[in-house]
Parts: sequence; structure tokens; C-alpha cells
Amino acid sequence: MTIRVGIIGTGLIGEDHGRKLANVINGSTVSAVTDVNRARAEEVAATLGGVRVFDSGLDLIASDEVDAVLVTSIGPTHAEYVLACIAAGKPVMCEKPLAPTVPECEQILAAEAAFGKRLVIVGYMRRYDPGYRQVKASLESGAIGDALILHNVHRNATVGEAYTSFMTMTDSMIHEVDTSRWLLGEEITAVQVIPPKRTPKAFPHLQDPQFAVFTTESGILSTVEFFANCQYGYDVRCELVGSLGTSSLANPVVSSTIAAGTDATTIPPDWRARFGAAYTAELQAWITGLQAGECVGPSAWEGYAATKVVEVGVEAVKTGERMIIEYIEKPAIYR
Ligand code: NAI
Ligand code: ISE
Repeated sequence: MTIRVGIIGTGLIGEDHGRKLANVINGSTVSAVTDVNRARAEEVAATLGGVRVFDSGLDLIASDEVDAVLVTSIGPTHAEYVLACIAAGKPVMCEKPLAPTVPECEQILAAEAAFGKRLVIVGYMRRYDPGYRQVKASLESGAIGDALILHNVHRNATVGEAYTSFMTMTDSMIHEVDTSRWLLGEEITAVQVIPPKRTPKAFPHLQDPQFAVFTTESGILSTVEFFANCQYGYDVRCELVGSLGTSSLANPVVSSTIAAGTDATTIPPDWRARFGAAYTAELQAWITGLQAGECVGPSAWEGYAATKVVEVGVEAVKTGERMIIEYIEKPAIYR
């Protein structure tokens, strides 16, 4: 059975995922798109083979031509669409964040629990990156002993003027929050943010770089350096220090130039280039799961937990204090 996907939000990542769902992923087609910017939706629809353009996300969700929904609109719109998908009993993949506020995430958890079956996955694609999976396998095999410290680096070449010091947490470090929880298999229970010396290459309103220390239930530290304007490219690193050894992410090298006594390798310009294979793998896992009647991917609980951590993280950016994080009880369908 081919899964007909409807896409809400045809911006950068909606277009990228749409192209894959239409041309790369086995078992899916794109049957519908919508965007508040109708011209943009029509432009993307044309590249996907003239798929139907709906006036609104809610009309798209209700359509008989849509079996599953991909939400790639801006964060503040996610909860409304995810809740409408649950009400319609339709599977939905929502890009991060599940929702920007904890009450919205809790509403989604309650709605899915009341529906009684998982329908929602969240686009935390790094879980599908071969490097991160290898680091997790090294821990699970016992090769590096007990996890003690996770060091993370996350650098973007540049960001626009609209990017704020709080977005370092809610838009970017939210990925390290998810990978830390997933790699270590523990919830994050505290966060502290320490602002380093600022780069002159950022707009004055932005604390850049930003440095955070997350603590997990058993006391493992996960440190994150996020640098929004590093200038040289997109660079994500991770080293897990264990009691017997360490396991590190190796950046994929796509080409190198050897000349004049130097071996120069290329660096991806952005997240699309660096995590292209991971996005493909997450979409394929979702579609293959739906064909088998299963909901495969990070759950709404994972989405809630990440939003909870970054919400407290924003307070930590404001106060500089070590802030404690407490969660609601996990509903049975996520245990
Ligand atoms: P974008 O700004 O390029 O696209 C967002 C689109 O949503 C725009 O076309 C906009 O017109 C549309 N939109 C806004 N309000 C809407 C509404 N009420 N209904 C329907 N469409 C609406 O943004 P981008 O970069 O594509 O990000 C979209 C989402 O994907 C965000 O939640 C972002 O955090 C996430 N994202 C995830 C990444 C990842 O690595 N997993 C990478 C980049 C973005
Ligand atoms: C962007 O929204 C993403 O999700 C990217 O994966 C991340 O690297 C970037 O910092 C965010 O702005």
C-alpha cells in the first residue's frame, strides 16, 4: 500500500522532505500540500508533479486523499495541526519541536493517550545518523564501560538577525537534548547555561557562542557548545567518555583536496548536507512502519521531554543558575 502524505508548511525542510517522499522513499507519494504562503505551496506542488494545494492545514488533514500528515510549518503552529491529526485518527510526523510550549505538548500527550494508540512521531533525525548510532552501539555493547560525560559541539556557519539567545536553546540545542536523552537512556534533570566571550561576528542582541551543561538522572554530564556564527560551515561533534574508553562521532568527509603540502577536506554548509542521509532514513522508517500498521520514530513523549528541558533551559539562559527539571508521569502508551 502506498502511503499518500499531505505536507503542511512548504518552506525549506517541507520542500526537502517532500522531494524525498515523492522521489526517494519507497512506499510513499505526496498527494497534497498547503502553506499560509499559497504562492510558495504552489511552487513546491509544481516540483512534486502538480499535487493538490489545499487552502488550509485543517482541510488537508480532513481530506480522503491524505493517509498521513507531515507538519513542517513553523513551531508555534505545530500543536494545532498535530491535535487535528489525532482527532482525525491520522498518523503525523511533526518536525521539531513537537510544540514550543510544555502545556501544548502535554495536551498532545493527553489526546494521544485518550486515542489509545500512537500516531505521532517527532523529527529528531540525528537518531538515524550512522555516526550517532555507532556511538550508542559502543555504549550498549559495554566497550566503553559506564557513560560519564558527553561532550557536544553544534556550530552553524551563520544565522539571520531574527535568531535570539533563547533560540540557541529552543531551536538548536534541542537536538543535543534529544540525542543526550536517547544516547544515554536517561532523562535530563538539571541545566545550567554559562555565556562565553562573544564573537564579534554575531548581531549584538545574540549571545554567541552559548555553553550549557545538562545533568542526567544518574549524574552524567552532557556539555553543549553551540556556536551560531562560526563562519566556516556546519559542524556537529560528539564524544562520549566512558569508564573504559571513549566513542566519538566522525564527521563524514565527502571530498578532500591534496595540494601544496596540505590535505583539505570539505565541510557541509548546513544541516541538509550534513544530515541528508539521516532525514532519508527517518522518513523511510516512518513510511515502512505505517505500511506495517506501526508508528515508528521518536514519540510525542520524546517531543514533550525535549521541550520541557529547553523551556527550563531558557530560564537558565536568563538566570545563569543551575535549574532543576521535573516531568509529569509518563502515560502508559509511552512506557
Ligand atoms: P521555513 O520558514 O523555511 O518554512 C516554514 C513554512 O511554514 C513557511 O513556508 C511558512 O509560510 C509556513 N507556515 C507558517 N505558518 C503556517 C501555518 N499556520 N500553516 C501552514 N504553513 C505555515 O522554516 P523551516 O526551516 O522549513 O522549518 C520548519 C520547521 O522544521 C520548524 O519547526 C523547524 O524547527 C524545523 N526544522 C528542523 C530541522 C531539523 O534538523 N530537524 C532543520 C530545519 C528546520
Ligand atoms: C535548525 O532549525 C535545525 O534544526 C538544525 O538541525 C540545527 O542545526 C540549526 O541550529 C537549527 O537552527
